[in-house]
Amino acid sequence: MTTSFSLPRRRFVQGLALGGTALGLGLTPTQLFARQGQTGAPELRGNQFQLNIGAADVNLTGRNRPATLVNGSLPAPTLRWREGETVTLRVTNHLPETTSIHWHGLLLPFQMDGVPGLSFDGIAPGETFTYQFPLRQSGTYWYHSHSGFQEQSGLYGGLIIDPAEADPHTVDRDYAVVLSDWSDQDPKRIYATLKKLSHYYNFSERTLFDTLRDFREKGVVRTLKDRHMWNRMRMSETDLADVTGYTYSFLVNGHTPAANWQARFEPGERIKLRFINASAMTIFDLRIPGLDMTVVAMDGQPVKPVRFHECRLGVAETLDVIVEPKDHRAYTLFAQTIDRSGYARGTLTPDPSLSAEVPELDPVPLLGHREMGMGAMDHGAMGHDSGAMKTMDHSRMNHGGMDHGDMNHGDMSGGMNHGSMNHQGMSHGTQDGMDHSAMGHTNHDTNAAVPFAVSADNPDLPARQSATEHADSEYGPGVDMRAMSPVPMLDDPGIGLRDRDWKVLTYADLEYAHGLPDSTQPEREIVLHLTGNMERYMWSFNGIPFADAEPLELYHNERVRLTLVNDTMMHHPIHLHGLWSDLELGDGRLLRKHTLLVKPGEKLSYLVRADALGRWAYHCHLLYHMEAGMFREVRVVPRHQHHTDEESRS
Ligand SMILES: [Cu+2]
Repeated sequence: MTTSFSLPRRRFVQGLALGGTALGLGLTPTQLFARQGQTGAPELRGNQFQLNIGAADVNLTGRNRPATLVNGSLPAPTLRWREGETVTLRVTNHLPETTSIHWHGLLLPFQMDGVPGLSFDGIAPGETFTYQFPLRQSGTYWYHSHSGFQEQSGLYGGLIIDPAEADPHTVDRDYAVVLSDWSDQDPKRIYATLKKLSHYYNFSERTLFDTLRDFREKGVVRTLKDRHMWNRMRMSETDLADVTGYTYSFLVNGHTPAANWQARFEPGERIKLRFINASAMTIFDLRIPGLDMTVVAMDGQPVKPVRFHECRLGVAETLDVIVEPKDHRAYTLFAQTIDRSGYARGTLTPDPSLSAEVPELDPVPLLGHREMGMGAMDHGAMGHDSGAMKTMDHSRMNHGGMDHGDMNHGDMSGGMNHGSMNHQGMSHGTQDGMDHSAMGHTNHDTNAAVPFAVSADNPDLPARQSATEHADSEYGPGVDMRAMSPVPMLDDPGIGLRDRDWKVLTYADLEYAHGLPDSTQPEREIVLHLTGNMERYMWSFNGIPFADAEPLELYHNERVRLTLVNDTMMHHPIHLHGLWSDLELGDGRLLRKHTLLVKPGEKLSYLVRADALGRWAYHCHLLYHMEAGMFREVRVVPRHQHHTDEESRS
């Protein structure tokens, strides 16, 4: 299907844009849009498009609920482009509120990036904004609203850019598989509920039955101590997702599990599946029972092929896999949520009358010490054995042992069996004798150390001795925990996937397909801690929410290392607009991405070439975390402009 501008449509749109003629007839923008939306994403090919954003009802759960749609469909149409062409998209807003479209993962002039307040003013009701940019890349990406909660209510779609040259992986069939989360609740209400009662949607909190089982398995004393610890931290050990299957239905291309989206194949064919996690809040664990998958790209960028069986896909990540089913049978595309509160499901089948078994949801995984940022510590091995103690990196304990907000160390040593650790002995004085040089660079040991950004540049970027040191700003009301011992976890399949007897894909398995995407060494390092207060539902970088933060300045064309330390017990998919994030895998290897899923207690680093001037968004891609403050502006400025600013400030 190809879109083209038909003349009447053009006039109609102009009429709206040039003074709201239609509004003069007493019609609201909403009324000009179809009342009933369609589910399922049509594909639109070409380089010129008219996209109409409007509100309409969809029926996913048995009742009509309002949704935000593009051209009347949920998801929005899958757009198919070709590398090297210039695309023009006229986007008309039929909503009663401002809207926007952000092209996720694309390299483009920042004015075309679609973030209201940074790229442009947004698209006002009744107005048309024209996006136009050349396509400098190929692969699987997606697009979504960057205004309010419109993404949650349906404004997202797949984006496929075919390579200018022949694709090295020829296939017989090619499907976009857009995963998402849908709620019949108004997203504004979901957010308000989280602000009031952050555990509202978490129904996995442990029951009396679990307690009795733990008494049996762990013993009464240890159970009560563990429980006491979690209570003191005002957290739940099953807190893997803020918003869950209690309110969400999980969709494959706009289809609920019952509606069962189907893709056809003939046995012996090679099929490309382009998984796109277009959820607002949901991290999925993907597998196709009975079928091996071979990954060929992640986040649109080619990787060296790796065969695997299951993969965790963070919000906003994309994964291209090739499957080769040989048998005349159906296969289930199974994507259970990280908290096991539900699943998205589709079917790959040679015959529409066939379907395959849908696996049971796994048991709810429990957060452990690793998720608490104590990854390097093996509590069992600690005991009183001084040999084991020496293997721990005491230098990371520079804030007096575990620091979880209002917990005192007495409670920690009791609750976490740290009785054998002498916290007094770990005073700052003792640390001075320790080797600080070993800190902070463990996951990029083959790269030269670079200076940390200093606070002179930006009060938001504190000088640190190490990546794991906490800044003063991380001790405010917006932060209720800090990881003591964050570690690299690139080869860790992650919570709930560690005991699989099949291959779980990790970042450590992946590598950019064509050597190094950029071999330049970084000039400096910026450390950002991912921080939050779960109870108050406040999220931030370095304890500073967006509202209070200075932009993060990068100099044009500099290569910079960004190191992230996740001080929270949640996963955060961190996305930098407009610039590649080259994840450092160790041994100098890089994985080129646009969104990085950072595990609880994890420390990772990536290299960014600031080769696009302008104002870019940098944020957690969990929609409600972004709204709650885990967002920064990244400003790429010419070097001289930066110095001028400095002078005028002093
Ligand atoms: Cu987040």
